[in-house]
Amino acid sequence: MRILLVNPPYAASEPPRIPMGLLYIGGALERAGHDVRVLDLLVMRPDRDIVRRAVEDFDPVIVGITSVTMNWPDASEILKWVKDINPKIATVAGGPHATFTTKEIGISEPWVDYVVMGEGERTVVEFANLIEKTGSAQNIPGLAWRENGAMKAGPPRELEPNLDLLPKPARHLFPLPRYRIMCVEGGLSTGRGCPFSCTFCVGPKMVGHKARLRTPTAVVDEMEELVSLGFKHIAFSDDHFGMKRSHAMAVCDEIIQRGLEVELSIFIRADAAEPELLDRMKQAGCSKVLFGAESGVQKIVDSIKKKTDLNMLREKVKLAMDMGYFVQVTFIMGLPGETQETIKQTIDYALSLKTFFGMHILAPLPGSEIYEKADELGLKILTRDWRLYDANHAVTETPGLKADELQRLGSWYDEAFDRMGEMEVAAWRRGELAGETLKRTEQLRCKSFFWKLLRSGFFEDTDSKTGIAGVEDPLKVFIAKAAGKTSIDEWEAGRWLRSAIDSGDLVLSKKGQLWQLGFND
Ligand code: B12
Ligand code: SF4
Repeated sequence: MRILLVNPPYAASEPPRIPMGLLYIGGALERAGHDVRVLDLLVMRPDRDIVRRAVEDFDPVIVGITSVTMNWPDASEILKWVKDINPKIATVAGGPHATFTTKEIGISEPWVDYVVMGEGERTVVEFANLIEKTGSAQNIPGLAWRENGAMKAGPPRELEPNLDLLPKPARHLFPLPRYRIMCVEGGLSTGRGCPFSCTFCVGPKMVGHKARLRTPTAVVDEMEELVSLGFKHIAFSDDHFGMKRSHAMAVCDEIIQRGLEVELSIFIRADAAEPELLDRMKQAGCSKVLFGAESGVQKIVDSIKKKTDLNMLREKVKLAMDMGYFVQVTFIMGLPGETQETIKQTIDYALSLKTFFGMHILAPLPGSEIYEKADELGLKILTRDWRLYDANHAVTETPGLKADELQRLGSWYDEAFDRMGEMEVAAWRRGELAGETLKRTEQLRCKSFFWKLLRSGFFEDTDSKTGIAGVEDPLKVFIAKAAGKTSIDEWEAGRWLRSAIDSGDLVLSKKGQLWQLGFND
């Protein structure tokens, strides 16, 4: 049966990775014998015509979509378009947002027929098979279906105990050159689960508290596959890498033993980042570690149940830096109990770490304890406009910190961050950067250029349908057009476009009289 999976757009400045959820869902459906296509609206200009064409060409029986909270409105709108195009298509949503807002979706979004709640590989296959057989689906664990104007939920789906039995992530369904040119990391999970219960996070509610770990050989086989697909930079997408120390060490050992040359980034809890593990990760190719501190005020860290000691975190940051890691620490402003004073203390703490840090604004995610117990925690949720839940907008306030002040502090941080970035870019243009800083700056510039270009629809506008004719130097024309679309000068636009052509992901070709710049897919 024909099933179209849609990756919706989202409005973040940071370029995206291919979503692991859709990769696994695609793999599960293909393994069950279905004919699956992916419409990846994340890496193109998402418009109704593209959706219409994809639906009319493929004529799917089911259209499924993934999302997080901030892009749920886009995801929902796309399903509405699908229903307008062909009301017979069964629409299904999955992912953490739909999982925890099923009831609301039932009431206000009648174009969504089904929701797959939580881990979806088994549920989606049973769902698709039943749709194929009977035309509708009910009473499946993990599935919510529309009945009398509301969503009715089946019993919860048991988590897959053995992750090695899951299908392979179906990367071949995605437009890989579009991700490769952005130099984004290939994502990969070594396991699922997290024993903690941080109040702002829904991770363990999706994947459970118990460690479910893939065998290291399977993990490294997948890494080899990612490398062969052109992703030499890999990021582990685990909820809690290092949850079981012996497993994390074994994964590193397997990479080292195979001599696999990769650059790894790993998000890790400070308590798991023991010297031996950091050392082994380094040997395995890990160059970047990220820690979530969340706040620089111990009382707040304790109140969100993060169970991290800020002094220990400081030691781990220093240790990792001394070992040569690029270290990044993330914070959330606006947590329960936040005041101007606690934010000042957090910024002081962050600066004292003497490394890179990111400051986000709290988005109280549906399903999280912070969302469900907001009143009890003294947190006022001001809007449920999910588009604003992007960690850049103040959507809450505390008795000690009004939303406009939180927004002002967030914007102040963003401006300072942009200013630092501009200084680094100026130094780069003057040829003053070297080593890791040079490499990082170039990667960031290249990522940001292609991320803007892809979203502007540049490649849809200049592909085989249009092309350009009657010019002596077509590349020069494309460079000028790309520079115009991205507000990046022609020197730089030319540099990134040429390097993508050199790597083979972009192709400048001539059809008849028309020069085209398109992807090699
Ligand atoms: C790794 C990770 C990242 C990585 C990679 C994300 C990616 N695109 O792969 C990075 C660092 C880039 C990242 C970024 C962000 N993340 Co993140 N991330 C995670 C983490 C730890 C694991 C995600 C993962 O790979 N899971 C494994 C896959 C297989 O699971 P899954 O995505 O849930 O998919 C399964 C089901 O949901 C379902 N399903 C999903 N989609 C669909 C679609 C259909 C049709 C069906 C049937 C089923 C289905 O089946 C899938 C297979 O079991 C989760 C925590 C967690 N456990 O959920 C947070 C999490 C998903 N992230 C979160 C957030 C908020 C973000 C950001 C918005 C942060 C920000 N402000 O920038 C961005 C958004 C990026 C994006 N568009 O996804 C939240 C989302 C909660 C929410 N309601 O929005 C989570 C849950 C953490 C939290 N704070 O609670 N993230
Ligand atoms: S934030 Fe990290 S440690 Fe806390 S519950 Fe989520 S995945 Fe676990």
